Amino acid sequence: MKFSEITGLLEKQAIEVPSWAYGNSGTRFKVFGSPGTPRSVEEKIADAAQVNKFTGLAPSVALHIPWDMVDDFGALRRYAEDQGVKLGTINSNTFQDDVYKLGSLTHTDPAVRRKAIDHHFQCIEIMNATGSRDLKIWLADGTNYPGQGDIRSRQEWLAEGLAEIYARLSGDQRLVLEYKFFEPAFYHTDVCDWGTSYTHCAALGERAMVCLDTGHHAPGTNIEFIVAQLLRLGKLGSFDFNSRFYADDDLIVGAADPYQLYRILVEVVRGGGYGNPDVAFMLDQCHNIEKKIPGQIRSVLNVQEATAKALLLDREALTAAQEAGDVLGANTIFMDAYYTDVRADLAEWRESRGLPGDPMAAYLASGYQERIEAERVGGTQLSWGS
Ligand code: PSV
Ligand code: MN
Repeated sequence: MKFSEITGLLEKQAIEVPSWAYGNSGTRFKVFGSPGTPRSVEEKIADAAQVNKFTGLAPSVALHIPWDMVDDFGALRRYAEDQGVKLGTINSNTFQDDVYKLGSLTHTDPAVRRKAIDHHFQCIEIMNATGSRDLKIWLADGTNYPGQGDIRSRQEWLAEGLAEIYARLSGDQRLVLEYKFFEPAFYHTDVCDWGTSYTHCAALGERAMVCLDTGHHAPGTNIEFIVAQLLRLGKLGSFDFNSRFYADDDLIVGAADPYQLYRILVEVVRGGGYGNPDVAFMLDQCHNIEKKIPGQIRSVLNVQEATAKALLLDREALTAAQEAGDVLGANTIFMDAYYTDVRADLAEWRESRGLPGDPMAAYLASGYQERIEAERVGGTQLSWGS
């Protein structure tokens, strides 16, 4: 494939950015403040809009409730649209109230389960106001010690709670269920893997889909295999892109292992998940030490580059080599696309669309960073969790 043959497909790329990427974040050791960090949801959205302005790749922003709680979501929606972006996925949060210490939808106490379900109802009301399609559920539920909880009952409670939440959706709204193999629980996690998420989504119905966070697997997991399988089953609803060296590091996507990102995107393209509105591309990242807007710009560009390489893969030649049993020939074709340097072609193509060829340089030269650092004085900087 030549680059000129894939530009039509590249035009379709849209990557949702997370509101929490613009706030301060860190580890349990330290959350560093940084000049210019937003003090309000509006300032987060204004920053997110910069990413779209310079890359043309990030037309929507995911919100996290209650971190991004406002009185008037209709007004927030209009504010976002004035900035040139839309409000996207609504992320629920049942992991920061004391009452959820031993679980939320899987808690033994029906009153706690009710509270967790009601929180999701509130999220759906917010979706009605923001025009969001997806409710993303990630549960911190799990146990730390064998015997601490009844794993089996917890699955039943989870299924019941999800069914109530699912029944509240209307129109084209969807429930996307994210899995994670550990943390904060260390012995067992109630939605620990794609199979568990898939099982619940399959029972719920066609508007329930799996969310694959690329940082939520054990080291060495073949994530692209999971992508292929979920696409085959019609249940890959969304990605939370980020990268990891050790745990749920939430680093810039493609930073730890750009080859893995390419392999994932090859399966996305192969399985019909690219340019397919059913498969949402999102980032789920935190920028603990780097500047946040440049961190997000780098991220969406990394996804774009890996996508271009995946689209360039000579699928016909690959299939022929596979069918001929040509092991190394097939691998060479696969690697050729990965090793293609697409940066100059992408820069030229961006310019042809009225975008800066080098979005990062254009952002750094725009003066926006200096302006927010000078102007955003006083107030309370927002952090992960607020
Ligand atoms: C959990 O680790 C997670 O990946 C979920 O997507 C949350 O919503 C997000 O991180 C919060 O940072
Ligand atoms: Mn995630």
